[in-house]
Amino acid sequence: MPQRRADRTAGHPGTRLTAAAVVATASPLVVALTGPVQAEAATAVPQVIPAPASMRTVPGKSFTLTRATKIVVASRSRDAAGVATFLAGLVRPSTGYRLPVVSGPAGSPHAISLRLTSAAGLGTEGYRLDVTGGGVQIQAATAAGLFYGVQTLRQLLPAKVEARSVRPGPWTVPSVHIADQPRFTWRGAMLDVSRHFFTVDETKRYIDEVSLYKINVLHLHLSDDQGWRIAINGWPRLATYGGSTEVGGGQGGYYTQAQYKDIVAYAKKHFITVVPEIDTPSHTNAALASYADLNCDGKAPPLYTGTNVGFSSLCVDKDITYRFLNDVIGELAKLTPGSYVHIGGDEAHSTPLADYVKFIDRLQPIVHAHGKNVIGWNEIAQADVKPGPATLAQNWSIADGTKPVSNALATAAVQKGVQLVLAPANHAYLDMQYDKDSPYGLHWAGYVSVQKSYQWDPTTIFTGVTEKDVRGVEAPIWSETLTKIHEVEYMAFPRLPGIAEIGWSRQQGRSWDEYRTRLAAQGPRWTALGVNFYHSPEIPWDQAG
Ligand code: NGO
Repeated sequence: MPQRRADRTAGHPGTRLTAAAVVATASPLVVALTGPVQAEAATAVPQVIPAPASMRTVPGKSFTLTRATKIVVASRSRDAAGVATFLAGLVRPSTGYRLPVVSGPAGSPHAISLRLTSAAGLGTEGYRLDVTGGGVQIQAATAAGLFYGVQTLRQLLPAKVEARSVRPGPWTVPSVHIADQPRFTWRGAMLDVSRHFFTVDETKRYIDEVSLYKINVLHLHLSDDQGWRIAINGWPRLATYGGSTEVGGGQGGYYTQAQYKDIVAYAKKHFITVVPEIDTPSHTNAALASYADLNCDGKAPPLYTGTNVGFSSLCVDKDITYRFLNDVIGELAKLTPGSYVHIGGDEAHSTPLADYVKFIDRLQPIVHAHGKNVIGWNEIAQADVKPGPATLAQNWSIADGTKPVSNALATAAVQKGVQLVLAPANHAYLDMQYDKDSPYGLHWAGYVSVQKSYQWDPTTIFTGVTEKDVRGVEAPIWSETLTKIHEVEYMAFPRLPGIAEIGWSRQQGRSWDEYRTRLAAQGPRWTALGVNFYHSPEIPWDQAG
């Protein structure tokens, strides 16, 4: 692994914070150490993804986690104790240590202390992480911030910490001072469980994997032409019949409401909000096949197991369409603590535009009546969406990562004050093949190499779109060609961490050459975790130490 200068203060090499900037953002502890740290010699910089906003290493110093280490939280701090218990569970299989979670003062010796404090000054998701010879301190204003601090600590520990069986130590963490907070509040991963169904355990596994990179939204694509994947009490055939197959004719499947709740709760433990999508008015063949009355001609089409898009449409002029949507969204809203429901809206090629606008006009208030905000694919910007940043348009257009291009749908959204979640297909779609030899995936948006997935900036891909118009980014995985979670992993890793970094870290000073070395260090972690990642030749895996 290449050696780097110890006084490099930022996660993005090339972004060297001045001493003044460090002082401006640092805690008293960090300020106190600024002088000596800068005077010290070279050391390897920890390889953290997403890159922290500010990180300084203290050469020659480290903390070693042992059987005697305690995890310390303030008394009566249930939120901090929850994250502490998560950390204890994380390190237990590989270290073999049962680290106790105890209450005590911050900075207790030989301890990892997790502290909730509004003094951290790093927003609702930021954290401060200080590792000295005497222990580890993580401070944040919220449990989410502590959780992200724990994810960073995890990446500072040796990769073998991820192993699920006992490994020999030592469990040494280099001494660092990190002050970190995200650039965007929406850092999403989307899983298409409709084209092929993924079980609760597979979906939980994906949650585990993406949470390592501080992803905070799991967008579940729950319905499409090929399958309806959530039980709706008022309309049982949606799941039992509409969910009975998938692309290629396999048996499909669906989540019961209890299983969906279980996924939502599991995600919440990882500080991930589930955003359920019911795709409308097109991508609805599974629903149309389940209930003949939903069709304009009253005739149910057969179930569909191919991969065409844009051929189905709900019947815009029938009242039953809106009773159906009201029931579905009502049940889903009750099961979903997050504030968004995704209404799809993409590729409505068989719904005339005037009907499409009429349809979105009637659907939107239904979502609002159930207490949720609307997110839809960027086509919804053609309709009269509610102006203002509570409404989100998810842009999936092909972008030119090297220069801003104009995009009518992005412009239409921004003019209404609607914020964008950016998922440009030729950069962020993880179902695109890496190259012509990829065993899975599509390539309608081109091949998406690891470099291409990393090299784009949400605020410079479209003209007229600035930082304030962007809620965040998302990495969708569509599953036309993906049947099992290990195939999903192959497409997500190593590309997903790059999208996560675009969502979390500042743009300034970002460099592919630096990033690819940092990414290589994740390889041994994935190996230890059993993640089936693609050993892309773009990444210098053999340099990972
Ligand atoms: C498109 C389409 C999906 C496909 C996907 C495949 C959107 C928003 N609609 O993205 O139905 O599955 O491409 O890459």
